[in-house]
Amino acid sequence: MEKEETGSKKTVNVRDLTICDATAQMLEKAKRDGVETAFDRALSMKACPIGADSACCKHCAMGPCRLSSKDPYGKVGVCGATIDTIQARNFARMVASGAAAHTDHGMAMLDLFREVVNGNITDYQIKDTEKLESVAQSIGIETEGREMKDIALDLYKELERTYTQVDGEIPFAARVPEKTLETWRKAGIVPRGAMREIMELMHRTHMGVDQHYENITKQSSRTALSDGWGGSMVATEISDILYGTPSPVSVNVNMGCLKEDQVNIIVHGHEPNMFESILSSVNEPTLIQAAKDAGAKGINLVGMCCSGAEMMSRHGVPHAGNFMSTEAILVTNAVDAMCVDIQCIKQGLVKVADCYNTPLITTNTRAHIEGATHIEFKDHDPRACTDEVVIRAISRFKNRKGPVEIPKIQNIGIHGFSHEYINYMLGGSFRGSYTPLNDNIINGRIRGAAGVVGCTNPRVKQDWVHVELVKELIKNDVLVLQTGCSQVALAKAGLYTPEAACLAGPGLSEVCEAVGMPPVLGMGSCVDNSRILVAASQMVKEGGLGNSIADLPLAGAAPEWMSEKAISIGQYFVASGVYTIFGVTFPIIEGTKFHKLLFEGLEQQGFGKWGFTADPYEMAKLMIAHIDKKRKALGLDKGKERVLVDMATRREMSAA
Ligand code: NFS
Ligand code: SF4
Repeated sequence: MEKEETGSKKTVNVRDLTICDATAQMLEKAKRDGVETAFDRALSMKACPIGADSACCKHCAMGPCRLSSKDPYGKVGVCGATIDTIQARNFARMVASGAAAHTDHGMAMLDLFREVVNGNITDYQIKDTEKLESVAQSIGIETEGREMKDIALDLYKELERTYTQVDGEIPFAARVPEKTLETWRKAGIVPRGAMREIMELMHRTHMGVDQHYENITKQSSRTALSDGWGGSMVATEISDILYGTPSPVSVNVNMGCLKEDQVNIIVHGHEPNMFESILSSVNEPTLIQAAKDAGAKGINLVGMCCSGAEMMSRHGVPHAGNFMSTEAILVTNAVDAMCVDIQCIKQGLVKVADCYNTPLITTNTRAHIEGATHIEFKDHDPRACTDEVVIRAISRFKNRKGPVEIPKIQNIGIHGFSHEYINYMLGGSFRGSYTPLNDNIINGRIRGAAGVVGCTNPRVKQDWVHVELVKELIKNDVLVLQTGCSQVALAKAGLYTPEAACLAGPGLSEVCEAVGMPPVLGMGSCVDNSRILVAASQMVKEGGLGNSIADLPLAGAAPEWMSEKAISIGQYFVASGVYTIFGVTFPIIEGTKFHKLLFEGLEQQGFGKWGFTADPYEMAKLMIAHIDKKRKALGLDKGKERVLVDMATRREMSAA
């Protein structure tokens, strides 16, 4: 997206930067307080046009080499690398980094699980034994009449292969619909262990190794799949087993969750363990008493970004805002500690926190920040860290200086739709299944489904693209599944209430009213995009909507993406068969062979494909057109017959 140079900072209207009223209010205050945020820096830092097009390479010291976006085939790098090689390699490295982030997070969860099962960690237990059994069964582990511990040990051993296995398919490949898996096998991209795939991708993108953009992209797909069906899926499943599978819960979202008369602690990051432990710390009677002794009415714990999204889905912990609100919320002067772990933590937080005397506390051994306070979180003694965080927050509360200004905005909504719950909700506890969802898609009440996920980005008006896109989709009877910062954007816009069904088209609103659900279903954090993959597989297995994920009337979007993790997610959705559209910008030059491969070629090979537009209405149009194309291929374009389709007809339809 091109952003016009807006001239001097004084002329910028905060309303052009965000549609989030609370964030806007805080940006106004930041201006008055002389505090700088990423919104300011995005205006003064012009994005490098060559980098934006991914037309530069710095993979060796003969370069860096810069090719021209205007004449991409006019020049090659010093080594002779073409524009397609350079773009494919840069893209691959984004996939590798994003996949590494998710899989390392998943591996940390698995480490924790092993130690819990072996009895070496006692602060956490297996909370959801039903989920333990169902995950074990899904990958062929015998559960009948066996001890929980034995099942858990077997599950650990199996899932470890997701990372370490040098050869053969990862365990969750067993969950992939047969025809999708066949497409992967034919292309040679069924992932081995993630460590191997990421290592190979880094090797192949080294100077002078893989220099065919198609071959590089194959390994990008394989690596991304080792994230979606591997590391991310392990992160989700293990977190559910240890901390409980989400089911719908009413939650308050937005900065109004902060309480002027309480000790406010924000947790922002991605791994749930630290958040789980701080949740028990804030409920510790001695610490509550200490807060009261300091003059506070209590301790108020709120989440932000993805760990926040996970905790609101799982436990109904209030959520204060998404990625582009993390600096702004400190401007309230009401935050008594911000506690972070890994990923999406802006280094700029240090300076803002400093201005308001708020302790910014890093906790993870892999993520220190210069100028922040580090209190190491250890899984074997988690409370040592989280109790200390609470103590520091209480002391900051006692010494609060200057006025506090909390935007008085809260949006209540229903979150926590795991794929298990969707199953239960639509099918009822007695015949829990995806049949009703498939039936409603087949009879046309629901036109199709869309995953709208991902970040916010200061290069576009915060939340605006998410909100406009989702409104367009539901208006056209598309059921929207959400995760991460996008889910929070729509929650702030008030779409997470059953009443929001009135914004949906007639078919979708009828289903929502019958079931009592909102027209958008929030599934949790970014690693929980794996829940969307599982839901998609179940829809295929249910029958009537084709034989592979690529046959489903389904599309995806990350309208305001910014991170490399988003690219990995996009690539695993595309490789799984989903048309996936990104907004903001796309690191590619239109008209190159690599562009043609991502935006057309992959679909011809039986996968999904990439799309790009910064405009939410155009994005909705492209997604709906794709959904309609898939409906037509399934023979579902013949008007809205409101008959229940029986199994035989359904099989006939999918055979067509
Ligand atoms: Ni996802 Fe979460 Fe948010 Fe984007 Fe960052 S918090 S993992 S990457 S910005 S959705
Ligand atoms: Fe330039 Fe080739 Fe080196 Fe890249 S690998 S910096 S294109 S010489």
